[in-house]
Amino acid sequence: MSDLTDSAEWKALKKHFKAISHVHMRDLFNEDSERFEQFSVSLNDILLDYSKNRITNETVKLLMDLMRITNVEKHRARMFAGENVNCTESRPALHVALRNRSNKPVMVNGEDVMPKINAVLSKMRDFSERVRSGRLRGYDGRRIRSIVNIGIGGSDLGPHVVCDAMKPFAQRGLKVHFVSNADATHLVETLKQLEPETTLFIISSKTFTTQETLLNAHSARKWFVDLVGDEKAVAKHFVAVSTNHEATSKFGINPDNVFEFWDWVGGRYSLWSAIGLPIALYIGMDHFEDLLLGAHEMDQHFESAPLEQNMPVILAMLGIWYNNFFDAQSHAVMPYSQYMERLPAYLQQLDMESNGKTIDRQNQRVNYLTGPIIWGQSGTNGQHAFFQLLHQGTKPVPADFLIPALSQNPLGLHHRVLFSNCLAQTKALMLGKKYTEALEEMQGAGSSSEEIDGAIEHKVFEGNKPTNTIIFERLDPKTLGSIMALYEHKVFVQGVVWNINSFDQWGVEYGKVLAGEIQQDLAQPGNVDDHDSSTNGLINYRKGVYFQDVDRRKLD
Ligand code: G6Q
Repeated sequence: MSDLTDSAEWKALKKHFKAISHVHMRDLFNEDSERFEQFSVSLNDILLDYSKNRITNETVKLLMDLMRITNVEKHRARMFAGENVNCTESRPALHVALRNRSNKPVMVNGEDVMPKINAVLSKMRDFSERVRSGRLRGYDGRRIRSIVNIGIGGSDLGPHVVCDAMKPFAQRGLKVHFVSNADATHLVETLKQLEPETTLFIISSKTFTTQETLLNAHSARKWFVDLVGDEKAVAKHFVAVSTNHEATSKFGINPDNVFEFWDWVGGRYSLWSAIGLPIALYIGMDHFEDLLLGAHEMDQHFESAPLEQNMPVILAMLGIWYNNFFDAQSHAVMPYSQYMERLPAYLQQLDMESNGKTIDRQNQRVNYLTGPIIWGQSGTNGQHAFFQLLHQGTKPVPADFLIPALSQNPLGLHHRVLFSNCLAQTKALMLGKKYTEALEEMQGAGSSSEEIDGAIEHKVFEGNKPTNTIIFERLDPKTLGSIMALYEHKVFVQGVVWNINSFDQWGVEYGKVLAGEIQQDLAQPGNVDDHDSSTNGLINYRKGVYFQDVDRRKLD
């Protein structure tokens, strides 16, 4: 038994779970007309309604007791103070400093990092304004019309979700593209849409050693030089964002065109740093700073609101309730906003890379479930696909629904339809449909008794499926910043409770070295036999196809 599962607080929750597991939310709503007021909390225009959860006041109290014994408040203070919360890499995790709009000093190893952060923000402002106004042009004097971000993982997902979501704030005539996959198709299909003279490439890599990114960067550079015929033009069309200056200059990027950040910024927490350069270029630096402000306001709320009214803490606690007591394996995220379509992909990395861990901070194997599988899709599309399993499947899937009250594209009845679908789903998931209701419905529709006998059980919905609804006025940079920071802190709190390090990613690092050997094996004809038989078989299949004739080799 670990300290966590052995604690009186954990045992009390286990006992409480038994008592509550047969209670239906429908009854909880019937018994308490103020349930919504009681179980909702807001910050600025963001309202979190968590009343459709399988909780009572007692549940919340017991979960908060658990939070307290894991010293969430102390860990939170350590993170904000720049202490080495990333214990396996002995580093702080200071994404909160990147958006510290109060400018209060933040110390790392005795040095206030705010002047450095502000200097990079000024450089981003200067650069993005020059590009957007047309003062900074391509090598032949034409305006930059396309930005291509080449990066992967944390150097892609954050800026990508924000640029997609912030399309209404983009400058007309400026497009942004994201190339991440080692599959050349990603780069090739992107380049087909572009002219080198009007394209600016941002090579985004914290380490500047990531194979996929360097491969894409070199291929993009070759495409550019082949078309333009002048190596010197590269300086006007390639910039880098990295912590590794040696590697960026080796690649041939002028040091003036390198936007720096620091090793105390984790990849998946880096969109607030210079990794956000594509955002600043696309929507302008004022809007990028609004995004930072929104995140900062969520940071302040997280730092100061009492645990019971603290949005990230509440989301974290509910996640733990389902993950560890209902054994829910996954958590779904459904943005009812086309602009937020990529949010689930972004949250997959944030959550699963942070809390997909088995070893605790005392180097012991945990004996409880840690991070859930995150998945989801934008509404209403998901309704016509996988929602069936949410309604009538055998697996518990707690879910977050996100929706703006107003659309960026008011058109006829669209938003009203979207909005009612979102609420109809959370309502149905909570209420379900009783046997008597299904019967009444079938009788009303004139079904025969055979038809009723044959189908009625299938038309009953258990309900009692938990959801959170996050509603906000309109999707703008500030609100988006707050929502993204909300999830960052939720993940942090869960990591603290599970006693794991949410800021390392040894699985990712392992992946970075794994492919090297196989790549060597693929270079020469002739079968290999020094791997397991499955890997040998697959390598040899590819070799058989590839080395069959010269024409095929040209395809690589
Ligand atoms: C994020 C991870 C990982 C990382 C990528 C790209 O937290 O560390 O997703 O962002 O592997 O790394 P580079 O930015 O160093 O290329």
